[in-house]
Amino acid sequence: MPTIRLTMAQAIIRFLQNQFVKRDEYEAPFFAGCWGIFGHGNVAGIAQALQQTPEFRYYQTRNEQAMVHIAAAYAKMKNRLQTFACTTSIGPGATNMVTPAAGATINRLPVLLLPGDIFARRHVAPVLQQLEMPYSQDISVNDCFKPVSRYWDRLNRPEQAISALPEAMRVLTSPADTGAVTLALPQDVQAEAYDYPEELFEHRVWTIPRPRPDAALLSRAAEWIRSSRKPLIIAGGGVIYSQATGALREFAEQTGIPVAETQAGKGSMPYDHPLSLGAMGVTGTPGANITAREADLVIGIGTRYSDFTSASKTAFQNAAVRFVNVNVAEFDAYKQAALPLVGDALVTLQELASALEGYDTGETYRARAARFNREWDAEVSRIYGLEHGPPISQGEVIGAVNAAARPRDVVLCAAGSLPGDLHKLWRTRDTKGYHLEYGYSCMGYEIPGGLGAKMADPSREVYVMVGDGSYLMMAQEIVTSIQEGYKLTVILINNYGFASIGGLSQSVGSGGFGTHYRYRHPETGQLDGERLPVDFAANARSLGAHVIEAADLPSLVEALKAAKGQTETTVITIETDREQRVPGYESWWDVAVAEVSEIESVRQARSDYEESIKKERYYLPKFRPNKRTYTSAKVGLA
Ligand SMILES: Cc1ncc(C[n+]2csc(CCOP(=O)(O)OP(=O)(O)O)c2C)c(N)n1
Ligand SMILES: [Mg+2]
Repeated sequence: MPTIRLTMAQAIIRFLQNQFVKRDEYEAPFFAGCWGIFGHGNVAGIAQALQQTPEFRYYQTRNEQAMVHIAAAYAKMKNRLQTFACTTSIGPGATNMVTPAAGATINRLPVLLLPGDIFARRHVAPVLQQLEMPYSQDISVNDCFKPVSRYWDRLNRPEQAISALPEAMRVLTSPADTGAVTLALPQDVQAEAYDYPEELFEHRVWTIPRPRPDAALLSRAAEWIRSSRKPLIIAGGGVIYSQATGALREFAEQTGIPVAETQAGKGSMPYDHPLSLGAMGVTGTPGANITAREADLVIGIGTRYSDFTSASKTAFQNAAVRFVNVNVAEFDAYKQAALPLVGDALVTLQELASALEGYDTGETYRARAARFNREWDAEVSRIYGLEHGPPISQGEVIGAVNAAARPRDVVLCAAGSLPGDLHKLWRTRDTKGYHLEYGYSCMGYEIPGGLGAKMADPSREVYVMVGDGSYLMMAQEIVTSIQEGYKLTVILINNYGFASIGGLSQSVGSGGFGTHYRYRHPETGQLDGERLPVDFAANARSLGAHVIEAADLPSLVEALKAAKGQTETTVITIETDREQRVPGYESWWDVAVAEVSEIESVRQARSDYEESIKKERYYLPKFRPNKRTYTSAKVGLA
């Protein structure tokens, strides 16, 4: 067997370069390059290998957390068909990736993490930044990646790469299992040479499958749908990743079943489609939530049923409600005690469509959905046109950005009060036009995520909407966007702190404690002094961004217009009134309230809570034996 002598790091990079994926007509390299920050844990290993392989592009970042957000956002924008590798030193550089690894795994997005690790040889331990444990030498901080990775390995010998790398690829390209994959790379082993089989580095194409569901379950599902009088589709991220949005629209049009969207699924339907009910759940529209409450059958497609979707298991109140779940991941398909159609969204929808030939929910049901759609659009217009303040309302800011964005442009966000408002209010006109990281809702994802999305599709403007709190957590990738020449338009909403949690705190009786950006007051000893004067414009300018300060709606509209003419990252700052909120519609979220307290408002909130929680339901299997099948099976046995 011909071999080639390489360091393990060189072998890893050479392998990654040669991995391709294929789905339908699409075929391309799986890795777009490697992000990294170097230290003693990778400088002579992966860094050296990258240096001698310029075709596998190295990208520099400011923070290891950010680079994994960039990779995850890139993968999300690419429908999981391409991503990046991410290399770090050992110790803090490595553990900075734990948070975004969890984010990628929760959001089912592929990212390959290559943290440096302590010496496998051990002789020189403890090396700088090594965590020592009296009970074992076989442990390092990289063990922290185990619960947040879908595949985890530590390569203590160079030949272990030969078996680990294909496993990493299997998981990364699996539509059901994908997430963060961690290969911990001891510093000394990275630099160690080995005679690798040349075959390891051959061009390899991983076909991303479109598995079909079990035929018997599919016909059972079709029966359930045919017998249903009030069905509802919930479209999750899986619809978009599978590129099944066209099939979904056709299915909805054929059957007359209306569609509600989760955060990851928003964009599955155009916002103005008469069968589009818009956002589902806690941050949902009245149309989606009323339809869900009454539904006798819920068809969940590519959804994880997070509590924001299920309204903490209060969304579906029809006593007879049943679920059919279409999901490529068996784990998700079985949720809500559903009839599981374990399969790809696109092909399963096509098969269901033929099984449902002739079925229609009827004119009245269709017309009702269309009315919900129109009424909701009028409510969006009302909120966009509030003419509040100044400071203006956040809803007006969203309206201005939506009006400025072209249909294919992208709005991107992750945490704070914006995700809920965007879920409700953003008029999505393109499948990839709405990018929310709301699986982990990780403050700080916004700017690096924006960069990842922009890199994945530079033909679109990316509008990053970010709160002042999230901005202060992670703004530094503005520098990277300037370095790489990818333009972002960042709309920085200053409402002096954590408005979302402030509102939540009020709703649990705690009056917004700890959520304002204020000086410590010398008399009260609390953080209720004057407002902290943070100069966001100067801050963004110092990182290299072009900055426009807007003060009211007309100047915001002007700023958005001016930003279009800019070629470099542009930050628009705008102050909003944190108390002018977009309300909730027909929904509830379970946030447990203190059962005992000395504060009257908390006691009141608790008694309201005890009322609301009564609506939470368990969904238990409704698989009563079908008599006919049961009897014939018996006959068959006899
Ligand atoms: C990393 C991280 N820490 C804490 C939280 C909890 N949290 C959710 S929203 C939020 C406040 C966000 O503030 P800001 O970005 O200003 O948005 P606003 O709430 O004002 O809309 C916090 C602390 C989180 N989601 N992520
Ligand atoms: Mg804020």
